[in-house]
Amino acid sequence: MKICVLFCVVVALAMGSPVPQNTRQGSCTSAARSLLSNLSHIMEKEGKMKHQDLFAGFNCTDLEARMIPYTHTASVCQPIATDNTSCSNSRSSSFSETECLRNISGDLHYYDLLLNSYQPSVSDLGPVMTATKDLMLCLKANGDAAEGEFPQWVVWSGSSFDDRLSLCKTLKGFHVRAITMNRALAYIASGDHRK
Ligand SMILES: *[C@@H]1O[C@H](CO)[C@@H](O)[C@H](O)[C@H]1NC(C)=O
Ligand SMILES: *[C@@H]1O[C@H](CO)[C@@H](O)[C@H](O)[C@H]1NC(C)=O
Ligand SMILES: *[C@@H]1O[C@H](CO)[C@@H](O)[C@H](O)[C@H]1NC(C)=O
Ligand SMILES: CC(=O)N[C@H]1CO[C@H](CO)[C@@H](O)[C@@H]1O
Repeated sequence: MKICVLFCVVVALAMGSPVPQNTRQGSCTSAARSLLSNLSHIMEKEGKMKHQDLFAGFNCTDLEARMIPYTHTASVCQPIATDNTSCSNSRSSSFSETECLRNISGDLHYYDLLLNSYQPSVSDLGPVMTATKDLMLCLKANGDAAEGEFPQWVVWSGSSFDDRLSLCKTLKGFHVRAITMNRALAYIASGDHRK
């Protein structure tokens, strides 16, 4: 019920503003697309053995993606199945736009901290870091900043080789998460969860 109250307030605010409802998340869907495209770009460097390459000396493609253990984006942002439309007047209550956007915001908070704390800082990461910040600010401007506790997520060990391995796995996880973010923001912008 608490979720519904929050949700209804968000909808009411969106409806009451002079801005058309669908453009509320409009700018964030394009920020999310930029983030994904910049992540995809950096992941193309996988396995290339160039001087000073991020992933030199190992095959990033073979490594497992590492996901943030503290957010619930994958489950919270799961769109409601649309193939079972009959007799479901409770459909909109099973997807919380607010919870989904806050979890996305929480993810961005983690990746922002993490990429900023990577030593040595690498110019290759610049566009991804900027795109991360842009999307975070866009969500925040819409009132969807993450709240609550942020447990520490430690991935750096201080050893250059291990940290590059970690960076590879973490960026792969970020890439997976960015795909989920794009789907969720497009779903929210479409307004399907309110029908
Ligand atoms: C890395 O691994 C993938 C899949 O195992 C393989 O297709 C690719 O050729 C490898 N790249 C390098 C540079 O070894
Ligand atoms: C649709 O809902 C019915 C009844 O709850 C269920 O048996 C069926 O498996 C659902 N179908 C899909 C495609 O989810
Ligand atoms: C993510 O979603 C969960 C489950 O709905 C919620 O408890 C949690 O507060 C959300 N996380 C953030 C950072 O808002
Ligand atoms: C911050 C940044 O560099 N963003 C870039 C991400 O990718 C898009 C398209 O690929 C570029 O237009 C952005 O400039």
